Amino acid sequence: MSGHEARTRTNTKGDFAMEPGRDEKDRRLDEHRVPLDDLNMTTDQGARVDDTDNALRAGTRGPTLMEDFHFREKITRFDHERIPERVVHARGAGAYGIFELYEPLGDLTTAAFLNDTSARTPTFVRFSTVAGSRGSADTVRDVRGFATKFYTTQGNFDIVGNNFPVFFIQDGIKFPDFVHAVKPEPHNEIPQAQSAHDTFWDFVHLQPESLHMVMWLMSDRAIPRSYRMMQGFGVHTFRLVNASGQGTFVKWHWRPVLGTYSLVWDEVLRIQGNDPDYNRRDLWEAIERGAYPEYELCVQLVPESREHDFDFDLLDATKIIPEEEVPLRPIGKMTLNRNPQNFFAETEQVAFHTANVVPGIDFTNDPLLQARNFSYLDTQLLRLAGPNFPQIPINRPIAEVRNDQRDGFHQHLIHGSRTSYAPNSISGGCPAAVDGYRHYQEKVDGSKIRKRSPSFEDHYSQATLFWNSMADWERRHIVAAYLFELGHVERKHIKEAVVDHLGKIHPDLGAQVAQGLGLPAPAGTQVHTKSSPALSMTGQPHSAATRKIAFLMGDGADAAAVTALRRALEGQGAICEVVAPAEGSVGGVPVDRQLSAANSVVYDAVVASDGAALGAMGRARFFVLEAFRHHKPIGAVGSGRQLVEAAHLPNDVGVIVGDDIAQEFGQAVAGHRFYERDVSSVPA
Ligand code: HDE
Repeated sequence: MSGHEARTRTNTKGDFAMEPGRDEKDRRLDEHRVPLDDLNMTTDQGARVDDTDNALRAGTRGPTLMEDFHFREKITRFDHERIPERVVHARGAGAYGIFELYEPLGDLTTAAFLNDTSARTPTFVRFSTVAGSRGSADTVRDVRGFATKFYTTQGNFDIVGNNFPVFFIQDGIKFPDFVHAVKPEPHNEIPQAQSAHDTFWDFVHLQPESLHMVMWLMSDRAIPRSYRMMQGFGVHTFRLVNASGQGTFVKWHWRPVLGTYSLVWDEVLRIQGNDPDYNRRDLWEAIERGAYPEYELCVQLVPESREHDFDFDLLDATKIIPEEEVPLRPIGKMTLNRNPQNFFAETEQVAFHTANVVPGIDFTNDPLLQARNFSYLDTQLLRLAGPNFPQIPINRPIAEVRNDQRDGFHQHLIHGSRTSYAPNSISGGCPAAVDGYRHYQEKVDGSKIRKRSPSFEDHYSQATLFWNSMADWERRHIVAAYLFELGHVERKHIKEAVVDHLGKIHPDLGAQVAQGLGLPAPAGTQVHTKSSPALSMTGQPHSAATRKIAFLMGDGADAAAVTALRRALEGQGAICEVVAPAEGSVGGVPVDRQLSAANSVVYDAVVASDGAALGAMGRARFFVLEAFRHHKPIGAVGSGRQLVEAAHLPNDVGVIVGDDIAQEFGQAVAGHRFYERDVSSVPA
C-alpha cells in the first residue's frame, strides 16, 4: 500500500480495524483521530454553530456583544494556539515507521524488541536542524537531529541522535554556553540559523574540545541532500545488559540504505530561497509516493574488558570509535512508511528523552549523556505545559502504563483506584513494583570533584583523523566552508585564534584558511597520518532511485527520445519532471513545471532537449550552467546539444550528449555528483 493510500484510509471512518499490516501504535492512535466526515460545526462544548462569519452585534452597525460565546471561544482558542518552540532542534519533520530485527541479541541484551525477529516494532522519527527557529530554512549549515522513538512492548525506547557521531562539548554543563554562542546574537537576534558569526567562533576557539565536531560542521555532512540520505548516531557510548547482568558498551548507528549524500554550499544558499522546506518536502513526498526511506540499525560493540584499550576515552562524546577498529554490525532495519496526519499533534508534540530506556539498555557515565538524562524531561515540562505530556497520543507507549503518579494540568486518565501510594493493602498492593527495569550494577567510587578526566584532554587527534580521511574534493569544501564562516566574523583576534587551532589539526588546513583570510600561516605542527576511510563520503552505495531529474524541453523537442530516456530512468526509480517555457504539453509530453517557476537547484540532474529554442533563453542557459556549477550530471538528447553549447560550459566532465545516453546518464545520476569537475570559472 502506498503512503498516499495509507493516509487516505486512515482519514476514512471505520475501516482501520479490518486493515491488515497496521502496527499497534497506528491502531492505538485511532481513538484520537478526528476523521474527515460530514459532521456540522460545533463549539468546543458540542453545541451546533449556525454562523462563523459574523460576530453577534447590537444592530448591523453596532458593537460586538460579550454574549457571543462562539466568537469569544474562537478568538481565545486562536490566541492560545502557540506553544514554545524547542530551545534547540525547533525545526523538524517527522514520520512513522517499523523496525525489524535481523537476529536475536540475547547474548547482549534482554530488550525484548532486540530479541524477537518476528516483532514489527512501531517507531516515530523526527529529523531536525539545531540552531534555527521553527520557521527557518531546511538547508542551512548545521547538525541534523535524528531522534527515534521505538514503541516497544516493554515501553518506549528513544535514540535521540544526530547525523554527526560526535558533539561540540564533553560536559553537559557547557550546553547553555554553547547554544547561546551559536544562536543569533543577543543584542539584535542576527543571524538566523547560522554559525557564521562572532559569538560561535569565539566559543570554538576558547573551547577547543569543539574542534573535532566543527570539522564535521564545516564538511558537506552539514548540508545533507535528504533526510533519507543521512546517517544517524546515538553519539554517546551506551550499555547493553544481558540476562546475567553482564554489560557491553554500544554505539548506535543508523545507516541509510540509499547512501549518505550531500548538497554543495552554493546550491544550499539558493535552495533556501527556492524551497525553504526542501528536506521536509523531500521526506513527505517520498513517503507519499511509496518510496519508503530505509535505515539499517548498526552497533559497535566493545566488551567491558576492552574499556581502556583505546587512545581516547569511551565516555568522551567528542570522539568516535573508528569503524576500522570496531566494525559496524547491522542488527535490523527501520522503514519509514507513514506520514503524520497533523504536524502539530504528532511532529511538534512528540517528546524524546535519552532516559527513555527499556530493560537491557542502560547508560554510561559520559558526562554529556548524564546531563541530557536530566534535560529532556525538564524541557518537556515547559514546552508541553506540565507533567502529563506522556499522555499526549504521540507520546503514549503501547505498553500499559500503571503507577501512582497523579493529577496535574491536563490529566486525561481517570484513575479508578482508591489508592495512589505504595505500599498499600487496600488495592492489593497494586500497582506493584516487581520484575521491572534493573539498573546495571556498576561500582562507583570517587571523591566529589569538579574536574574532567585527563583522558578527555586531547582535542586535536580525531580532528586530524577526519581531515586525513577526506577526499580532495571534501577538503576543498571544508576549506571553503571555514573561509565563508570566518569571512563573516568581524573580530580579527577570533579569526587568528581559530586559524592557530586549524594549524594544529593539520598544517595544510591552517595554511589554506590563513591564506584566504589574509593571515600569516600558523606555525607548523607535527601531526599524525592515520586515516579512517569510513569517514569519507566517497564510496557510498549508488542508486538513481528517488533522484529528481529535470527534462528541459523546448518546442522542437524530440519527444520520442525524451520518452525513451525518461522510461529508462524511471525504471531505476528516478523521478522525472518536464520543464518547459509554458504549461501544457510539448510534442505531446505533458509539462510538469513552467521554466519561470522552476530552478535547477531542486533537481539532481538536468537533461536538455531542443536547444534551438531554449538556447536563446537566458533562463534556460542559466538552468544548465547552474546545474553544471553544482557538479550535477548534464544530459542532452537530440537538439539538446545546442542548449548545452549555448550555456558555454567550461569543460565536459559529466556532460553526456548523444542519442542513446540512458545507461551512461543513469549511472551518472546514481553516482550523485561530478566533484572532480572544475567549476571555478563558472560565474556564481
Ligand atoms: Fe539535545 N536537546 N541536548 N542533543 N537534542 C533537545 O529537548 C540537550 C545533544 C537532540 O526531535 C531538547 O525536547 C542537552 C546531543 C535531538 O524533538 C533539550 C545536551 C545530541 C533533539 C536538549 C544536548 C542531541 C534534541 C530541546 C547536552 C545528539 C531534538 C527540545 C548535555 C546525540 C529531539 C527537547 C526532537 C533536543 C538538551 C546534547 C540530540 C533542551 C542539555 C549530544 C535530536 O532537552
